[in-house]
Amino acid sequence: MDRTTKMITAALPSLESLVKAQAYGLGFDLVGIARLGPAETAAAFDAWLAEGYAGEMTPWLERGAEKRRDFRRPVAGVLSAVVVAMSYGGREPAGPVARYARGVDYHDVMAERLRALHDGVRERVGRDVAGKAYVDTGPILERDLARRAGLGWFGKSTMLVNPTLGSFFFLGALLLDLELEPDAPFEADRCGTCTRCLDACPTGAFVAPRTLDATRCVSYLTIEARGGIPEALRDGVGDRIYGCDVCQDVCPYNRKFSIELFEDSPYAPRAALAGKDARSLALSLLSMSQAEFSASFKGSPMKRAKLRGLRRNASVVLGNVGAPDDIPALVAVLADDEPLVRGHAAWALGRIGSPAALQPLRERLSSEDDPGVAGELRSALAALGG
Ligand code: B12
Ligand code: SF4
Ligand code: SF4
Repeated sequence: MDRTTKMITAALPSLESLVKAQAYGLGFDLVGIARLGPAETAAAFDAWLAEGYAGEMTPWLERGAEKRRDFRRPVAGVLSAVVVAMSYGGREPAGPVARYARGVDYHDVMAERLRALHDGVRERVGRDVAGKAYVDTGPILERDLARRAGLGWFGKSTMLVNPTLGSFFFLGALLLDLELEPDAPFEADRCGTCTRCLDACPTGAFVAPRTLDATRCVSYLTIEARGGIPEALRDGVGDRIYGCDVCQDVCPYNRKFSIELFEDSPYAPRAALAGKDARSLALSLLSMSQAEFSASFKGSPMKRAKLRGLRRNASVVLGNVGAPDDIPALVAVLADDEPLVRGHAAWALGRIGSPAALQPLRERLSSEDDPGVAGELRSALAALGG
């Protein structure tokens, strides 16, 4: 190489910096590169599963457990990952739906952008590069990979926290059959002596710093659990209909560094949610038809819980923050096709505590053939002294 060629080569931006520039251009807020290998927290993951902390999620998490041990296993030949984070704000007021779920489903938004990034890599390298994009869509310990790519540390809340963005962001990764120069992993633990997230959790879901018993977490109870919400935890659900932001809201890094949603952000609240408090959203979910639900929540992550799950949650929320005016809406769903909904509505009527619910509860009990629901109806009647 002569001297001029050497100078030109030195001045050319590296492939890594071009890929990162494209990722920022696509709207990602943090980008890092990791070299793939064994997952450092695989043992923590296995122990967590073995303790039963994954609840109903155990079967699908276990299915991928082997692949989760090493980031090279999910896709043959992959060597590096471009790991991205995309903010979903954090400055908007807390509400009945966790901030991440108010707009368009992040899986769709980020997967499309990661595919565009993959195309960009192919163009820059000048050949096909095998790889795959992941956004919570496969057996990958995404927080582990993100820490390895330098994006942040494992907060005591288990969230990946970044020192200048907080934790209100999604993670995604593009695994590539390409050698890329990795970034330095994030080694520091910036939580220090803080324990705000652990202290604020409304259901006491943290077994220890960085270990979450998901079966107690409001996010799991309102999104992932398909069955009933245990009675002892319903109070802790409070006014949250879908997901929970409490452990993030109290984090000093979010208080200082979370950002405003930009105009036209895909994560801005959809019309069906905008301006609704917990009671009004709960009432609208109880009265909505399946067709109305499908139309109002098209492309929303909230569809994961299905209308039956959201009605279960809405009933619990009305039991916590409702008033006698909400009794007719709850009485109407005592006749819901789903025993899950009938049982939680009965509980809510018992909690609201008005004698106006006595007669409808007695009538329902006389025709109820599901033993679980009958038990909830009897408890509600007992709570009302009837
Ligand atoms: C299962 C799951 C859940 C479960 C369990 C959560 C949990 N903490 O495990 C439930 C349904 C409760 C849940 C809730 C939420 N989730 Co979730 N969830 C996942 C999923 C699919 C797998 C996580 C997992 O493997 N958990 C198993 C446990 C053992 O792992 P972990 O808690 O992540 O812990 C890691 C490290 O902390 C470390 N570790 C654990 N213990 C210890 C101990 C020590 C001493 C050390 C050093 C390390 C260490 O090892 C673990 C494995 O890498 C990921 C996507 C993915 N594929 O990774 C999204 C993911 C973690 N969730 C996400 C989000 C946004 C949420 C919610 C905020 C949604 C909401 N608002 O309701 C809440 C947050 C609750 C919380 N505090 O975690 C984001 C988190 C982004 C971020 N900044 O961290 C992810 C990455 C999805 C995404 N692609 O963006 N989630
Ligand atoms: S999301 Fe809510 S319930 Fe779950 S650990 Fe955080 S504060 Fe607790
Ligand atoms: S609230 Fe405190 S302990 Fe929890 S993640 Fe944030 S800094 Fe760490």
